[in-house]
Parts: sequence; C-alpha cells; structure tokens
Amino acid sequence: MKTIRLTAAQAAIRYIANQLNEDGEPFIAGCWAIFGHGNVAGIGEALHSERERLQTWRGHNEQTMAHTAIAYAKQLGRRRAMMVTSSIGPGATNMVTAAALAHVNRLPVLLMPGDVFAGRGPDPVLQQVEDFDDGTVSANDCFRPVSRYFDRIMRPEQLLTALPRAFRTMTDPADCGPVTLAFCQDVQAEAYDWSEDFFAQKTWRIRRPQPDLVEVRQVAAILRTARNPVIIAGGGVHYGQAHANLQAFAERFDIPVVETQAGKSSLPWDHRLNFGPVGVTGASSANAVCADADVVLGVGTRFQDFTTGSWALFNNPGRKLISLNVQAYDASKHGAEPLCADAAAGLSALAQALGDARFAAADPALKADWFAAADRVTDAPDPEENALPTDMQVIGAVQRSAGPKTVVMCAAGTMPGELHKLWKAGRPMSYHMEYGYSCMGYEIAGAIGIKMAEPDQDVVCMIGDGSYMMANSELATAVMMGVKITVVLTDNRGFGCINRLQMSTGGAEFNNLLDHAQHVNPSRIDFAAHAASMGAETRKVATIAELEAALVEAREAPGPFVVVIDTDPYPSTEAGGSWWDVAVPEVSAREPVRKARERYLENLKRQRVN
Ligand SMILES: Cc1ncc(C[n+]2csc(CCOP(=O)(O)OP(=O)(O)O)c2C)c(N)n1
Ligand SMILES: [Mg+2]
Repeated sequence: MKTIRLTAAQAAIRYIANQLNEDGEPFIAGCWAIFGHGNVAGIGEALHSERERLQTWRGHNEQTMAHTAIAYAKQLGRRRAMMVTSSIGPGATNMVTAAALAHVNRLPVLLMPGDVFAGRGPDPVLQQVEDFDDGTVSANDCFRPVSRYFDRIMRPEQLLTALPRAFRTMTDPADCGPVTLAFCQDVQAEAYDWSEDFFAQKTWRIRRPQPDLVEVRQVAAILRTARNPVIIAGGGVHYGQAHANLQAFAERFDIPVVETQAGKSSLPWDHRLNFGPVGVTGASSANAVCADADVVLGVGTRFQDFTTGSWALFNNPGRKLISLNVQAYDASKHGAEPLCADAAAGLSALAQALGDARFAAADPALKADWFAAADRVTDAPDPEENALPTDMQVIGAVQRSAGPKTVVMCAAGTMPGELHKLWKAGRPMSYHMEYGYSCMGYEIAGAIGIKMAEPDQDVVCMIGDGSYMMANSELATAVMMGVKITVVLTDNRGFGCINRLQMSTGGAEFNNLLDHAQHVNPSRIDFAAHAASMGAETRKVATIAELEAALVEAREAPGPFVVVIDTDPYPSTEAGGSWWDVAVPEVSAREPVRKARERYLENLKRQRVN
C-alpha cells in the first residue's frame, strides 16, 4: 500500500477537496474560516496548503458565515455545500445556532470546530469548558442535538471512517443535515501514514429512493376515493427537483397545488392550478381549498404549524392525510398514510397507479379574488403626507422592479409572512425563505450564499431593522468579496411582527418597538450611514416612488446596495391567513388577555392533531 504522511488536518482538507457531486463539481465549494488557537495552526495550515483546490474565505462571525454556507446549499437544492471552521469555545458555540438552522431545514453544511487537546496536557486550555464529573465534555457537545452526524476526532485515523460518514450524511436525501466534526487541536497537528487511495476522487450521487409498491397501492386507493384533494408542495419538491413531475401530476388529475414557505415557487404563481401559499400566512384561495379538501397530499413537507394552521386548517370532517416524503419520519406524521420515496419517483408511481382518476376542479374564482385582495395592498398609492408606507407596499415596489433573474429572500420578521402571501414567484427557487428556524440574522449572510450559488441572479434581501441589528457584519464581507446583493431594509423601529402578535394575544405593547422598551434616550439608528460605513452603497428613501427609483440604481450598482425605508409597524395584510396556536395565559389581570383567551379556546376546538 502506498502511503503518504500528512497531519490529520492536512488529510481532512485533502479528502474534502476530492469529494465530488454527480455533476463532477467539488461537493464542498469552499471553506469559511475564523481562526483561533483551536484551528489556526492545524486546520489553518492545511487550508493554506490546499488553497488552490479549496478556497478559504474569511467572515466576521461564525454563525453568519455558517448562514452563508447553508443558504448556498439551499439555493443549489443540496447539490453542493460549504464548510465552516472555527476555533474552540466561543467560535464553536457561535455556530450552534446555525447548526440548528441547518438541522431544522434539512440542509447540508460541514462544521469543523476545533476542540480541546485530546492528550489533555495543557488542561484547561484557554476557553475550555470544564465539566466536574465528565472528562469527555467540551463546548462542542452543544452540537450533538443539532447535528445530523456528530463526531469528535481524537485520533488521526478516526478520519478514515468519520469523513465518509460526513459526506454520506450530507448527500443522503433523507438524512441530510449538518455534520459537525469537532477536531481536537493536538490531533489536527499529528501526522499519520495515510493510504493514498483515501484521497482518490469520489463521486457522491444523491439517490432517488423508489416507493414501496404496497405503499403506492394503499395511497392510490385513498386518493381514488377523493372528490376534491389538494397537494401541499413543500421544500422537498425543490430538493427532489420534482417541479416538472408535480406540474404534470397536478395537470393530469386536475388537483390544486398550494405551497409552503419552503415549497413556494414549486409552480409558477400564475399556473392555473397554483392556488397560492398555504396556512397561517396563506392566501384565502389556498386555505379555502384546504379547508374543504377530503384528501390532503403533502409532497416533501414537514407539516410545520405555519403550513397546517396549527392543525386547524384542514376542516373537512372526513379528511385523510397522505405524506409523500423521502424521510420516513415525515411520511408518517400525524397519522398520515406514508409514501416514503423521492418526490419525483413517488409522483410518477402514484400517477401510474391512479390511472384515469379525475377529481372536482377547484374554483378559479378563488384565485381571482385573492389576487384582487393582494394587489390592493401591494399596489396601494403612496400614503398621505406624514403617514408611513406599509411593508406590503414595499413588496409591491420590489415586485414591480423585479426581473426574471430576481431571487427574493428573507428569514424572520414581518416580511416572511407578507412575502409568502404576496410575492409572485416565477421560476423555481426564485423565492428563498428560511422559515424552518426563521432565524433573525440569516438575511444578509444568506443573501451572500445565494449570490455565490447563482452569480447570474439578482439577489434581493428583505430585512427588518431588528434582524439587521442582530447580524449585519457580513455586509462588509460582501463588499470585500465583491458579492453584489441588494438589501431592502424596512425600518419600523422595532420588532413589528412580535408587537402585533403581543397585541393580538391581549398583551400590552411592551418591549418590542424601541419606543416601548426601557430607554433614557430614544433610539434613532441611521441605518444608511451604518451600512455605508461598511462600504455598501446606500440610499435612504421616504416614498414608494423613491424606493422604486433606488431599486433601479441598485440593479446597475457594482457592489452591495442597501436601500432603507421607514415603514409603519402596525398594518399587515388582513386578507387570507389562518389561526396560529400561540398559547394565551389562562389567568390574567388584563381584560384584553382574558378576551384573547376566550378566542383562543374557541380556535383550539378546531385543532385536530390526528
Ligand atoms: C434569533 C431570533 N430571535 C428572536 C426571534 C423572534 N422574532 C421573530 S421576528 C422578530 C422581530 C423582527 O424584527 P424586525 O426584523 O425589525 O422585523 P419587523 O417585524 O419589525 O418587520 C423576533 C424578535 C427570531 N425569529 N430569531
Ligand atoms: Mg422592525
């Protein structure tokens, strides 16, 4: 056996650089890194020696670097991913939130935090978390519940099994998620005689599991009894590249399709069978179809509460649930009849089994009514003097200035719900929403990842003032790396959506808008100046007309462009939507809370968990 003597870190990076996807591209497109004592000497030296084949990029925060990596993988339908390395301790735990985000959204990312000395010589090393009773605990144990695969590398040769397991996990359509390889600092630097074969190029094909024929038969039998079924398109349609299959299936059987946040843009918005967004932030058209449907067929959806209206949406007393999902866990949720398979393969098999079945067409007038209501809020004229524009008008302006290459993205705040309702998405993945973890601070970093994934697209990042304040520093990275993104920052001076939620649950306005928070001096943040200080081009606009003009400028600008607009924190789109289960206090001194509790109990009666 021919061997080569490398450190464990050098071997890891060399191995990673040699793993390809089925298109022949490196599966790991590059590595985001912030160095500290836990990774600079070992992993850092190894990344430098492989820099021709695996690029290294430097960001400003481990969490947001990982957001960039995760957004990249999401935008590419999990066909490629990135890695992120940190030092031990705070750099590592900064990534835990991002790991959770990837875990919830089933997205691949390779996290490689440094870890304490396996040999324990210098214990406690700087930043070491000391457990009095357990010698094996380090800060990195926080990653265990939020990693699909976690390993701690305490001897070089563990990499021989750990690295293939890591790539297996990231390229498995059912198990896909974040991998954490916690890499002990001394082990990174330790040499070992590796077989050269270990570094041979290897291709990881994402398999397409075919359905079990008995499951196909059972599910088809249920569907054949249906009169007015509905299809819920989730993120699995994108990841399974099942867009054409979905469209063909829906058209052949005349079944309306509704879309989750992750599934939006599965069908073009104006396709006759796309009845729009579903659930808490859904369209009246989609929700009417769902309320009535006798069979609900989920395709690649996790059925999270925003999709199901906290399980109060599907009101047909005889309704049955079918879940076509590549992951058996999701295929069997809430009493669903499972069809465990790749989305495209499952739809094809089901189409065959259904033969010439036909269902009652959904009423197209539902769609017309919805769009009339939606257009009224997005296309409302600029408000009277002294009144602020709404976030819905901002969406209208961004929509009017969007082209065929626009990708709109967001994660938390008012905008995700409003975009889900109101954005008209054309091509698949022209709408990128992180609404599994809905993590404030994903936005700017995520936009960078999307642009790196699809450099030809125009990426528009919609962000509230709250999310911007939580994480904005990768804007400087976008400037430095020449990653051109457009940021539309809606400044309503606080956490507008949570303030509205507080009010709707009977709460006093408290601790959400900045004016309602403890203060000596009122907060007046100059966001345009802030973004400009990081090198972005910025505009502060007052009206929707000015916003549209700035968006034209943004498209021509060479680098990141930030448009700031003050908006009204109170209005939201009243049309559409459905109940969301947010528990209201059972006893309270406040009359509005007691009233809200009564409404809550009424709504709870409609909840049907199985
Ligand atoms: C990291 C994180 N912390 C808290 C929350 C809960 N949360 C959801 S939206 C929101 C406020 C968002 O404020 P902003 O970005 O200004 O959006 P707005 O609703 O005001 O438009 C909060 C606190 C969250 N989603 N993520
Ligand atoms: Mg806000």
